[in-house]
Amino acid sequence: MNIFRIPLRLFLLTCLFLALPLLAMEQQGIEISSAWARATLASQKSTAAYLNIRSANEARLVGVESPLGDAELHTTKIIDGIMRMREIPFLDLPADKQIELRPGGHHIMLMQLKTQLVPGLNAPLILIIESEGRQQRVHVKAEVLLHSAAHPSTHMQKKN
Ligand SMILES: [Cu+2]
Repeated sequence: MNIFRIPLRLFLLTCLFLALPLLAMEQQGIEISSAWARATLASQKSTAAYLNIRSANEARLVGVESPLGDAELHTTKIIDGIMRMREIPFLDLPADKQIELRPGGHHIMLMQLKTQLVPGLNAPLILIIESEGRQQRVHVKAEVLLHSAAHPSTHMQKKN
C-alpha cells in the first residue's frame, strides 16, 4: 500500500480549493465575481452592468469608468410606485461582506455607448476603490448576456 496516496490526494484537493478563490481575486484584497452587462440592441445607447464585490478591508467604491462610454454608479428606488434610478456618489464596501450590484438595485450604468454590446463579448469596466486613503483601479471584464429581468428605463435626469 502506498501510504502517500491519500495524503497526496488531500494535498492536491487542498491546493485546488486554495487556488480557486485566488483566481477570482482581482487585486489588493478586492474580489469581484459574477460580472455581467446586459446586451444592447444596435440602436440602444445605454445599458447596465452588474457584479458582486467583496473587499477584505473596509473600502468604498467611489467611481466607475469604461472605455465603452460614460459610466455612472446608480441605485434604484421605488418612488410613487415607479422604479427610478439615480446616480450615487459612492457605495460603501464593509470589510469581508459581499455587496451585490444586481437588477433592481445598485448597478453600473453605461451610457453614450460607442459600440453595441453583443452577447459573448466582454465589457471592460474599471472600478475605482478607495481604502485607507488610497485609491486603486480594479479592471473587470463583464460578460455580455441577454437577460430578460426588467431594468427600469426611467432615470432621474440631472439638469445640466
Ligand atoms: Cu441606471
